[in-house]
Amino acid sequence: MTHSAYKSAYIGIGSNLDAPINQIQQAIQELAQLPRCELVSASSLYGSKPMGPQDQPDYVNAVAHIHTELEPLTLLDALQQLEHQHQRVRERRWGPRTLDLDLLLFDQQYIDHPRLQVPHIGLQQRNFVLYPLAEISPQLSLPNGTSLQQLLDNCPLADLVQLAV
Ligand code: A4P
Ligand code: MG
Repeated sequence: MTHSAYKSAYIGIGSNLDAPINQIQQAIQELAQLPRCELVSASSLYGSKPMGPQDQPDYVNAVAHIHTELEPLTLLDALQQLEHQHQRVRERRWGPRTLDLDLLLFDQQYIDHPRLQVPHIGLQQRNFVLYPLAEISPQLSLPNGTSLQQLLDNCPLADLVQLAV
């Protein structure tokens, strides 16, 4: 990107099917190549127990930080297109998936649109989102002023493990 009309966005990445580690590493490369976007950083990969139905494989999760000139809904379109390229089939809510890309934060904006709520609704409770976020942006705050550190204080690490890949 050549000028500075960009916004900071954080993307939560999850997979629990078809070689999740590869799915996530590939997704990070694909995010880096999105038009009018630039990858700032990506967290380590984390292993996590499924939230929701337990009769599905464990997840691998990560978070990516990008700078983007795209509008939020255009970025969502791009993320959903990447999910589609990873052969994601939507079956049931919180069910297994090859790739899930959630727009966690967009600048310091609140977005309440039928297709897009930002900050992402589950952000505050999910260890597999908060710990990778803290790894790449420990000083982050939400638009309501709550610091990431405060959220971490209320969210145990529990089963989350940083993977050595
Ligand atoms: N949507 C609204 N806001 C957003 C946003 N900020 N980012 C809409 C992305 N999408 C957003 O999502 C449903 C709709 O949400 C989209 O069409 C979009 O317009 P989906 O990905 O099709 O459905 P889903 O993912 O099955 O449902 P949901 O409620 O989004 O689930 P989550 O929150 O994504 O959770 N356990 C572990 N350990 N790790 C995981 O990553 N993920 C899930 C899915 C369940 N359990 C997990 C994990
Ligand atoms: Mg989702």
